[in-house]
Amino acid sequence: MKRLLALLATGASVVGLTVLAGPPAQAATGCSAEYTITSQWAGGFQAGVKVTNLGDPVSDWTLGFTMPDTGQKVVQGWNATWSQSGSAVTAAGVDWNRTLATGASTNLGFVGSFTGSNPAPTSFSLNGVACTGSVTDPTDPPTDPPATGTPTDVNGQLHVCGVHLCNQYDRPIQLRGMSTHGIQWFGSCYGDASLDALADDWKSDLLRVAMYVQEDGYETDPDGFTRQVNRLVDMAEARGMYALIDFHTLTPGDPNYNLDRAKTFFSSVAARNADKKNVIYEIANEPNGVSWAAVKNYAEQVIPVIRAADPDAVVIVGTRGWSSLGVSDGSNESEVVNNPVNAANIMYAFHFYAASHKDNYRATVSRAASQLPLFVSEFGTVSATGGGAVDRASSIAWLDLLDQLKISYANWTFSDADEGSAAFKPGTCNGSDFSSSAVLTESGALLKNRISTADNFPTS
Ligand code: IDC
Repeated sequence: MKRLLALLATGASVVGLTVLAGPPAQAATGCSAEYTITSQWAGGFQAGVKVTNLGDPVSDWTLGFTMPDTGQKVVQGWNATWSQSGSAVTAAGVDWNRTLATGASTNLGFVGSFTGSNPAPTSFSLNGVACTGSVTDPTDPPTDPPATGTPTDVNGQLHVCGVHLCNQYDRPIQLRGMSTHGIQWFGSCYGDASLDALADDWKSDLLRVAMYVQEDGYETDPDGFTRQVNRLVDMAEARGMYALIDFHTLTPGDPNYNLDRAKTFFSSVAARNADKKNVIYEIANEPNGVSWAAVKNYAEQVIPVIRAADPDAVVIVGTRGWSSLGVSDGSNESEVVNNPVNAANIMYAFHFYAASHKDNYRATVSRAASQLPLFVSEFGTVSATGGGAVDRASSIAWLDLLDQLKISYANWTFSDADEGSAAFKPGTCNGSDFSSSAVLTESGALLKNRISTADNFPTS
């Protein structure tokens, strides 16, 4: 229903039915293409194209279409390799969506510019065959009645089911939310007003609590930081959000350096929060300069400490190479697949920064997602420094991929740090306005837009 309204509101075109023709020996072909303008401004617009393969499976595809007005140009696209020659636009599949089974769809998008009018493109084709088919989307209208209540009300105690995160009805869900910045620096960003905005305006499912261990963090005042974390767990719980307790190791990169601290910290927070349903534990933010074997050893010592106090909570394990599943160290997910952590009800962390980590990282995630339970417990829309410009195309490609794979995520950061990854403009946390668009950065506006859409969590 929501999509139909969007179509009506934007005058999108859905193109009619194809008759499959041709000699019997040939592969059956056919497709539908659904074009939607998602926003438009003076001279520019953002559009999406949902392509559905109605023929035999394809292992490689190129979508073609025609821009009716000479001023219409694709400026920057995602989820495909885009090019334009005159009025002819082509979009070729990328690693993770190149294969399309019969009936399978993929969502592409682009930012465009125009000079005169901005009519919908025409003559959509897939691998040269006109897209004249139509499809009934089985999820539209949704088959589940819309859930009412907060994310924790609806989903209750979570657990890992196969490669997914499942709710109390044993159905896969995706949590979408935000990470704090270092709570030792940005405590003023986490009060009642900002967390109300996160829960009510952003409709966030999740607050990740980033408790640095070094850099003036936990090691300087274990009791004080433990109390701060518990306070944020309670504040998230009161607003119906999950709380991800992040033991934010970063430098040094070997989590074993903090093994004793981790045991002390997790035995305390796990005992204190054992009866809560909203807690997820992340035991090592970003192992780096260390082998997977060392990370696994750390995990197999810390997880039993958590389980002894809180047996049913989901635990997230960091991966090698700054939680890149090893990719940033020249490895890949196979080291984890071949040598998994010996524990149940766990997921593996994957982190990315959209301006630094692109197609080869996305290819890894799409491959690994069918073998390992993944949780994107931290990502940024900018470069891996946490600063620089928002890479819109890469960020949207990532978020679309995570939505498609139902991978949960937390964005770095829900803070007013003076860096591109922060959601709020500098100085915001000294004030009381966390809701107006005036306090949002480009990254904040993008994430609020994505996170605040309906979750449609399954309820049976
Ligand atoms: C960055 C912060 C920055 C801070 C720096 C060092 O954005 O203000 O000075 O840490 O503490 C990560 C880390 C995360 C980084 C972030 C951006 O988990 O702590 O935050 N990043 O560099 N991994 C990849 C990127």
